[in-house]
Amino acid sequence: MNTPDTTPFEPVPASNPAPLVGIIMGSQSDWPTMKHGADVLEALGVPFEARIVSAHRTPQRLHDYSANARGRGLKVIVAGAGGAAHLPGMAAAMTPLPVFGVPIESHSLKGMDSLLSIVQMPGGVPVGTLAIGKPGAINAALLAAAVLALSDPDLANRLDAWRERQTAAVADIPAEVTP
Ligand code: RP5
Repeated sequence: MNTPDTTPFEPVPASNPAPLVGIIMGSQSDWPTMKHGADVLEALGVPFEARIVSAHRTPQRLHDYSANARGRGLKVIVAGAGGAAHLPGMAAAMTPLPVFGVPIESHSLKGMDSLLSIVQMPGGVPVGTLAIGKPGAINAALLAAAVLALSDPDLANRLDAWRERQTAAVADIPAEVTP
């Protein structure tokens, strides 16, 4: 069997500091989306971990992960799920940490099911809900970094530099495109 290059199990080398952001997702199939967020955290030098934690298939793992997240030193959770996407809300119910939810683009309903499942939390248990798919994963990671940057001036500088590079990369004039 070929080893997929999308495994979420080892993005943080053992020599890295303890993870501050926990990226969780309902399935291996979510990793190609969530990896975009992981890449942003890596670029910003934010230590993170990535785990598969399914609200439906591994409820005990979800409980253990969420209940222990703060005690393990995590500061923010980024949770991606698709379809009947209970993961972010259930995680938020069991941890006081900020939870950012990423609706995964589902096959049948293009992620509208994921979006509505994640965004419609009843008042009292917040999940910060991002856009469907890749932009949501990227922005969840940026928000997680922004939260951490409030108490980490070096990270705040790296985040500023990241945004400046993004601004500098936008051309004034559109390039010719071949139709
Ligand atoms: C959700 O079901 C996962 O978050 C995933 O987006 C979706 C489909 O999972 P797989 O059937 O691909 O494992 O729990």
